[in-house]
Amino acid sequence: MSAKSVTRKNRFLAACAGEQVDTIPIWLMRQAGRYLPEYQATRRRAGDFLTLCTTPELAVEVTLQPVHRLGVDAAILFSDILLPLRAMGMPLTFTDEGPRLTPLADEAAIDALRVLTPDVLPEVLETIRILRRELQDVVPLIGFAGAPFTLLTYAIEGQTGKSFVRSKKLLYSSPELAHRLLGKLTDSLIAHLTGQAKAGAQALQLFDSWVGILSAEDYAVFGAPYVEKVLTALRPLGVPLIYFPLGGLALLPQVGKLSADVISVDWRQPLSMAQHMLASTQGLQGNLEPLLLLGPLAQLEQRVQQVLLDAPRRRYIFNLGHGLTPEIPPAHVEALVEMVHRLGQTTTQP
Ligand code: 1CP
Repeated sequence: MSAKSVTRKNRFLAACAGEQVDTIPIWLMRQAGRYLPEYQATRRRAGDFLTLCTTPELAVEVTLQPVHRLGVDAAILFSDILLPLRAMGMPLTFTDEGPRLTPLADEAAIDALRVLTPDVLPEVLETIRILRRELQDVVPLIGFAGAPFTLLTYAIEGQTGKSFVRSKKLLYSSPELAHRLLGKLTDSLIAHLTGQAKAGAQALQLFDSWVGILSAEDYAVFGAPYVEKVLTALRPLGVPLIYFPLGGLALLPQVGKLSADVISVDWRQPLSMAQHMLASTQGLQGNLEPLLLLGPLAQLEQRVQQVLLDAPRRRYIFNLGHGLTPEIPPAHVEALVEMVHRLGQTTTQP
């Protein structure tokens, strides 16, 4: 494809495929969310967060809000990484302090978990089908799930982990049981992501938000093999696969051996350093420090320029090093998208 025929509609997928683009594509983790007043309004109408995720008309509405306001180059399905745990049989609520699940207490609780099939979470699949119709001539749609180890922490801690003592106790005192749980999570994620791609998701991202608590030695046992199993199973679907190992700087040499097409890098190290540790075939996504969006626009533009100059010239997608937070002014996010599209034109010239 020539760069000329690349437009907003296809520049994200062109970049994933390593094709030349007219400018750098951008989307933002948590681009739908509480920093947007229109999200707050839909969220109030939904009443609670789970209803918002599982009511297709509402989930479609909040997915589209940032696409229209910001002009980003991809939409990401509005859902949550914890929905599959709920479908596996773990009651889930969202409180002001974050998610709450009844933690898996013993072997019987792990054995009682249901392994998902691709047709589970029909509301999510319906959201994807509607979104594809709505987005046909606009931008591609990204589906997602949590990675197996990250879901293990929520299932074992019952909430966002703090010291992760319960999770690590499972790994070190009952490794066989930990592997049994990781196996069930992996099979369920493969089913859930296959369902998403078959319903129309055009790329899939795996969020490994808590993998940074693992040593490289433990990642080799409890992390990487399960991520690779998911990636290998999804490969025949023919969609680009993105992996985000948040806080995983020490793990990058192993991440470089995974079969993901694109690695999403957090804000901690320059992209060029990350690239050094990854495979030459892997594309990069990232990695602006999200809270720079709280500072002045002149500083933001300087830091965006720095990220772009440090980024690879092919197979690169601009994103944040982690998600947008509620304190960030929407006007600064709009300015960020404009900056990346303007400055990105020069860095894509051959
Ligand atoms: O009150 C609200 O309105 C809920 C805030 C919120 C939102 C907007 C939650 C609760 N989830 C989401 C949506 C969400 N979550 C998306 C939607 C698409 C988008 O990016 O626009 C995505 C991709 C996620 C993924 C997700 N959920 C992750 C992985 C990414 C990351 O941030 O590391 C994690 C860890 C969760 C769990 C979760 N969901 C919500 C909360 C408060 C939490 C806990 C976060 C934590 O443990 O730090």
